[in-house]
Amino acid sequence: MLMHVINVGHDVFKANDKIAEHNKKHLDEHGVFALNIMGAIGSGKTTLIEEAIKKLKDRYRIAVIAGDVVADLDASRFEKLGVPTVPANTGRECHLDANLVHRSLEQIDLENTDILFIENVGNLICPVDYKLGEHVRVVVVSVSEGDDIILKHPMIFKTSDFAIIHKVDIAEAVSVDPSTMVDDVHSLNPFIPVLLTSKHNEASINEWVDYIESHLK
Ligand SMILES: Nc1nc2c(ncn2[C@@H]2O[C@H](COP(=O)(O)OP(=O)(O)OP(=O)(O)O)[C@@H](O)[C@H]2O)c(=O)[nH]1
Ligand SMILES: [Mg+2]
Repeated sequence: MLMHVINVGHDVFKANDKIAEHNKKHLDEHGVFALNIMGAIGSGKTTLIEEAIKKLKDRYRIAVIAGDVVADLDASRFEKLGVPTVPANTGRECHLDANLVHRSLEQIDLENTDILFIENVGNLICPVDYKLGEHVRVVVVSVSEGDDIILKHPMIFKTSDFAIIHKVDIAEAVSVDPSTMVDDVHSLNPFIPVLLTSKHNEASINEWVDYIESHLK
């Protein structure tokens, strides 16, 4: 018997893309630059956002959407820095979606925001297919995840605009050569900029901040 193929995924993504487009239009109308920060659990997403906030908050108005299955913990870290933060709990879902971001945007004073950081749920798979309305997609991977982590997760590296190899201060301790990781990223996405960072190396954090500022007028 011939069965009908039910392509649920396709319809879900199409519906999500439509809301994401609406989010982006809304952000553009208010002149907000939005970054979708993706990466594995514990790779350093919150830390990199915190470090950027510390260096940018005197010059720009910043807001954060902290997405996680339980978002309050990361959200309280951002709130401590004095920036408006919306915890976006995904519950059982392993990614943010455009609808959840849309509802979160309603709680942000976009007219008084220049930069919006959106921290996605920690993993390298689920966030790939869900556009949020962001202007850039940043993928963060830590050297502690092992030097085969990138080639095992090609899609997130192929679809991102910027890649960060983080925690390079412990590269030797975990027997990983960060330059091999850079080569792996470029084997998947030849033109993507790749930055090596550590929270203990201020120059590397400054380069991360420069990347963000390069998108602001
Ligand atoms: N050695 C080292 N540790 C770091 C660095 N950046 C962050 N960490 C540590 O890594 C751990 C995880 O950092 P987070 O920033 O919370 O990571 P995350 O990606 O936001 O984690 P989830 O939101 O839980 O997925 C914390 O204990 C940080 O102190 C770094 O540059 N070097
Ligand atoms: Mg986090």
